[in-house]
Amino acid sequence: MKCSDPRFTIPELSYRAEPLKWRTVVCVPDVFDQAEIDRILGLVDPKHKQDGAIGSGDLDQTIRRSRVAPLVYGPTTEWVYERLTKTTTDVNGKHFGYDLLGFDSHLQYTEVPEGGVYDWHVDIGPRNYRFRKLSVSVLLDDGDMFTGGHLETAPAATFTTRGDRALMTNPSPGTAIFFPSWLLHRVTLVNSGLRRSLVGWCVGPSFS
Ligand SMILES: O=C(O)CCC(=O)C(=O)O
Repeated sequence: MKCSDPRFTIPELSYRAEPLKWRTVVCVPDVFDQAEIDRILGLVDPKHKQDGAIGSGDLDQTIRRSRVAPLVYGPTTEWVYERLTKTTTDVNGKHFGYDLLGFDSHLQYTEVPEGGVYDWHVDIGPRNYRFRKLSVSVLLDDGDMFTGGHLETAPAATFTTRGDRALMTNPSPGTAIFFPSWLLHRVTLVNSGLRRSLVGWCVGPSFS
């Protein structure tokens, strides 16, 4: 008996018009255009920038050397949330099928300077991190602006399509890269320049 047998359909998921095309990494180009990226960068409050902590809350610059700032939700940033929510809903419906409620906190602006890195980690963890299910990273800079600084996922990400793999390796600014929050990933050493991104985590009931 095939798994697509309707008797095995989970009612909550039955709204799907098509079966899930499950992927580990999904890349969506042009979620924001250059003018919108400039607007986003203008919304980041330099006073809110602080060193990025690792999961334990500690600052360990051998693992993570970056600066982060919340893109606080409000009237000026609402459009960024709406755009990303729309894209996330679409990607989740087609490729992940997670039960999601929304973003777990403010979206996070991240900058990794020359010599900066964010070593292998997962986004899901203890305490409130346990509700994270789907992570998204939007690159805000052109690849010409920095060298190194590649977002990489564990080699197990074999479900990535060839097109998605190319986009993840060499994303154009405004490309959103989605992956499950349990997937190991890292940002490799930035050899020169500054790499900026906008990161978000979608939460929902714990995996069961
Ligand atoms: O900046 C990125 O593209 C990803 C950052 C990251 O891995 C994280 O914040 O968990």
